[in-house]
This record gives sequence, structure tokens and C-alpha cells, in this order.
Amino acid sequence: MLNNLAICELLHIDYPIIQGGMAWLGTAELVSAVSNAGGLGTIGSGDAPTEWLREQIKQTRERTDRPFAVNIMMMSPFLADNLKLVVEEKVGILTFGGGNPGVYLAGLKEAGVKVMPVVSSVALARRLERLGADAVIAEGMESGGHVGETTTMALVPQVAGNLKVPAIAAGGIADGRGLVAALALGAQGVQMGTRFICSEECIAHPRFKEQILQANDRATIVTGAPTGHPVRCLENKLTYKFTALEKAGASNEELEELGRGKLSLGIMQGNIEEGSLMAGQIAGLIKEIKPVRAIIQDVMAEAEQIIDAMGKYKAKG
Ligand code: TUI
Repeated sequence: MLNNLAICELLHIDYPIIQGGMAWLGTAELVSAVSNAGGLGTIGSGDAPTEWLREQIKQTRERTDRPFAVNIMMMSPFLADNLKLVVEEKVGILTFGGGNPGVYLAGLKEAGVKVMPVVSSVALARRLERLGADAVIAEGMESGGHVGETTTMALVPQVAGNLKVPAIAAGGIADGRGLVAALALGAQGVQMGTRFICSEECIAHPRFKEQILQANDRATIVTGAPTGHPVRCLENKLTYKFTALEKAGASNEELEELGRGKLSLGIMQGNIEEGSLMAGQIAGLIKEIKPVRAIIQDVMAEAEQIIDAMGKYKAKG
């Protein structure tokens, strides 16, 4: 079951599960584990320099011969060089986040790269399909990190219903129920970030993982809306500071200054009060750190069980 999805054929993967290309955490360890388990791992280049990305591509290739992707963050200071590198290195699949990659699509298509931009609106999804996107990842505001304004529940059917290319659902998904819901909404598969942070292979600091395990349904908050870059994180001392500054009408420069360097402080160094702990609303559902293979197998088994059980809703007669 679930082995005839177009997205699996497009990406040459076994299961319709993509690992979100998280900055700092989408490293060779996690990416190769996801791809080796039959999903699509994604290197998260974030705002990392080109040499870091080159090394991660090399290390990923040493650990897997399965397909994997690179996520390019549109706000990266190394955007142009990172794009050049992924074309040179013949990375077959790219995802984009945090902005509109429209101007790069024609060149990437010509280079034979499959492109799957992350979108948070139907308008951008349609524009990018017209420009040659092979699929889109429709990400709802439940997700961690940089967020749009529409929920996954509302966004996915509208994106899927307006596009010919496959849509992948992201934001608020961490188990088989989420996968089945995504398929019901017209998506071809799911992208998960927070669920994969709580894997054995993810290099996130153990204290960050533990904060996700301790989270409940209301543990996250969005800050940064006044700067035009709203970001969802686990609530902590840093988000209280952000909220207070925003209420006091602080300038963009002040807010950006407060945010500088805080992501690695939180997720890599484990400073859970002063650092930025980007995570999605589904954190409250995650209660266990598991190997990547178990995460993927459990999601698939649960999804298949639900699809079977749903036969009971068929009308009689
Ligand atoms: O990109 C993400 N999530 C992110 S990016 C990010 S930034 C960062 N900050 C510090 C260090 C490292 C990285 C953190 N989390 N998700 C994908 C996503 N993209 N969600 C929403 C969008 C998006 C937003 C606007 C896509 C396109 C877009 O275009 C606006 C336009 O120009 O139409």
C-alpha cells in the first residue's frame, strides 16, 4: 500500500516522507539515515558557508547511495555560491525556503535539477509551477522556524487543488495520522522536521531534544512578525524578551540584533533559555527519541492501518 505515489517515482524513494531541510540539523548523519530508510533526506544549508555545504554533500555521499536533497535558504548570504555548488555537484533535488526562488528556476531546470520550493500561499505555488517547479511543499503555520499565515489544513487542499504537479504537506505532521490526513487533503506525501529532530541520528543538543519531548500543544509561540520574518519556537526566556521588545515598538535592527546567533546557541549548544529553539506545534505529540528507521516505519505502519480501518466508514448497501 502507498507504493504507487507519483512523488515516490519522481524522487526515486520508497516512502512519501521528506525530512525538512533544517539549518544546523540537516547534516550528513540525519540526511543519510532518512535516505537509507527509504525517505528523502535533506541537507539544510541555512546560512552556512559554501565549504560547509560541500563537505556535507561529500559526507552524505559516503554514507548513502540513495537520493537526497539540499535545502537552500533564500536569505542566505551565500545563496549564489551555494546554488553554483549544488549544480556543479549534481545534487539532483533542491528544496527552497524562506523566500521566492522564481528567478532561479529556469537555470536549475536547464541543469537537470528537480526543484521543490516550500510555499505558504496558493499564489506563489501557482507562479512557481508555471516557472517549472517539479513539486511544491505546502507548509502550514504549525511548522517550526520561518512560517506563513495559513494552516496546513487550509493550505494543502487549496495548493493541491490548484496545481498539476504534486504537493507535499508540511507543518504539524509527526505520525501516521498526519500522513493519512495529508493524503486526504490531496497531498502526495509529507515533510517532517520536528519529528526528525527527536531521532537518535540528529545532532541537535540533547537538552533541545528533551525540551521537545517535554512540550505540550501550546509550547510554541511565533515572534518576529513586525520584522516581516515570523518564526515559531518553543517559548522560553528569549521569546519572552522578543515579545516584550515587540510590544514596546522596538526597531527591526534591535529585534534582529537580539536574534543574532541564537539558533545555534539553543539547538547546538543546548542553552534552552537564551537560545532560539525552532520547533513546530506538533512538538507536543513527540514523546520519544527513536532511530530514523523506526520513525519512518512507524509512520508508514500507522498510516496503512488507518487506511485499512477507514473502510468501516464506507456506506452500507
Ligand atoms: O524556510 C523555512 N523555515 C525556516 S527558514 C529559517 S531562517 C534561518 N534563520 C536563522 C538561521 C538559519 C535559518 C528558519 N526556518 N520554511 C520554508 C518556508 N518558506 N516557509 C515559508 C516560506 C516562504 C515564505 C515566503 C516561502 C516563500 C516566500 O515567498 C515570499 C514571496 O516573496 O512571495
